[in-house]
Amino acid sequence: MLRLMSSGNTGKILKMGNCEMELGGPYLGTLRDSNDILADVSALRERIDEDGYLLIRGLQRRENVEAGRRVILENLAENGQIDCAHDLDDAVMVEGAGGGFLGGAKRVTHADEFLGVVESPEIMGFFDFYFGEPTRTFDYKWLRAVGTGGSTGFHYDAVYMSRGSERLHTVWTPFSDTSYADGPLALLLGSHDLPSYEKIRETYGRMDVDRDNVGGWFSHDPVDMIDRYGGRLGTTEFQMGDVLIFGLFTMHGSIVNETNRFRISADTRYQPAADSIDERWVGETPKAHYKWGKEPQIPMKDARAEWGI
Ligand SMILES: O=C(O)CCC(=O)C(=O)O
Repeated sequence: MLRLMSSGNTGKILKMGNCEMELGGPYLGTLRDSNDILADVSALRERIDEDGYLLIRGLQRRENVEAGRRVILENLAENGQIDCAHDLDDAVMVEGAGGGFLGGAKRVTHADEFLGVVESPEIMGFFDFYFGEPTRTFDYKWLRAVGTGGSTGFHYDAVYMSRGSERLHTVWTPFSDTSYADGPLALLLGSHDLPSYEKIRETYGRMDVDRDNVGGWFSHDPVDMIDRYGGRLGTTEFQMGDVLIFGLFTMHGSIVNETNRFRISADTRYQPAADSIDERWVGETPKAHYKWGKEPQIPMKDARAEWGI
């Protein structure tokens, strides 16, 4: 069942891919937080089964996130990405800056300040409680500085990292206060459990980008997906300290960044330590995607035609 909260921003138009959607309209609503049930593990598990996500406000200590943010911004500045005419903390891009993906860039993603957030006692403790057993996180960390006009296409994380635990969870952690204009993450609610998504989960969702060499993003067109398969998008504005948690089969992408600042966020992974683990993402120097992206890929539209979805 889909649950969305109403919002004071109802009526605002947000862009995703080539689509424009009205917040509070038929395609897009806002996410609800689960802070009221944080101490109740059964309620948390029921909530994620039902909604496909947990939004927790202020789980991380804001000062820790700000310290991580500083390290990231300093790295972007050293690489000529930040417009020095502005305060570093404003994260204003130099014109034409690439920003992009800092995943695996160890100088940043293994800095104490960054790890102090994504491996903090708050997040590890949350998962120990939620799983009811000790937690392990991938050594590889995904970190993104998304520039003007940038956004992420819709995908299941399963296609990138499902060689280990089925209980793998993603945590999306903003390292910016992220307004709608900054391009926050958006979830396709219902994609984890609606029967109309079952064929997608069983075909695309069982794909492995390194084995199958297909492009990872299922769609840039959430309106088309919702028209065909149902569900509704949910997003929200974030403050540093908030986290958004979801599983391998919650389809997600992001709203377009319409500002001149970087939208900075990390997506990191957590699972029970006792479960098997996807070998690409662990160790001193994780192997990462060893094939995908290194040779021409099968276009998603061809793969979708083959799968009949
Ligand atoms: O932050 C983004 O734009 C994408 C993040 C993502 O794909 C993820 O959290 O798995």
